[in-house]
Amino acid sequence: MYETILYELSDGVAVITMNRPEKFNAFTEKMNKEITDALKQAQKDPEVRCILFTGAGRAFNAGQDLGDVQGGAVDFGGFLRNRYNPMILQFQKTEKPIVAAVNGVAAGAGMSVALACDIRLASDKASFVNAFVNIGLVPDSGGCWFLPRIVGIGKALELAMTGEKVSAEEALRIGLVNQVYPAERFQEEALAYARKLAALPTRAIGLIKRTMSRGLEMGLEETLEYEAFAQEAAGSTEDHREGVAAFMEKRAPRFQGR
Ligand code: T3D
Repeated sequence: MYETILYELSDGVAVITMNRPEKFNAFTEKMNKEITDALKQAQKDPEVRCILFTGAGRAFNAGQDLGDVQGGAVDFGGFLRNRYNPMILQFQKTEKPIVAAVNGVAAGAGMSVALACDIRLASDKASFVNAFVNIGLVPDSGGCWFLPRIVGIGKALELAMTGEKVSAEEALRIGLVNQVYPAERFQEEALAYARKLAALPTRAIGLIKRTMSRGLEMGLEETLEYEAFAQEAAGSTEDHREGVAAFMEKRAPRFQGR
């Protein structure tokens, strides 16, 4: 169904794999649109309770395919507004956990996409390059929004201004990634992590994502009010009832994502 990505669903996890390994999975217009569409599909499908986002081959993603933009006559504003911005917004709008399994280098908009995911797992062979400055550009695809929020403004400015490569080990140290696993067992560890998330109360997780994201933009009073609204929604789910019942009965909960 898709040409540039793979989409597979098993055990509640939708695995989206960017699949242009010979080009380090660099973005084309088709790939931007297929990713946006796949995220919408995962959002709609009640079977999907976690999304695992990864790259085929040696790289996670090397950003825009520079072969498509060489020559300089690019309408950058239109390019971003039509292709990249809707894709990045779809990561935020998807009220299910999205885990980036960063299997290799994540550069330029490829790094921004990893930042737009909720949790980042890295292979010990992975690396991050805020490559925009290296070609005279500014971080885009949410890079200027996510990066300072994840690592703090001082580190974000350093990474964006120097365009230097950050190893997986350093990424863990500065909070850019949540976990690092050896490359030999990376895919299975990432899948196991995603399966664990898929077994949790999906609607509460969606509400956590939305509330925390809005909280970054709001004051305490507004956030308290939004928490009350979110808690009303979470408190009316079957999973909440199951969680309390399981606690009282001293057994493990069986959440259904409803
Ligand atoms: O118009 C616009 O540009 C607006 C949109 C902006 C969004 C952006 O993402 S801007 C940033 C674009 N990305 C980059 O500038 C990154 C360019 N790539 C690199 O800096 C390096 O390739 C990497 C750091 C990603 C990896 O380095 P390394 O040494 O591990 O690998 P390599 O040898 O450089 O690359 C391997 C192959 O992938 C190579 O192909 P070949 O020679 O084996 O046939 C290389 O050309 C290809 N490749 C890597 N990045 C891209 C790419 N091909 C097309 N586009 C790429 N971005």
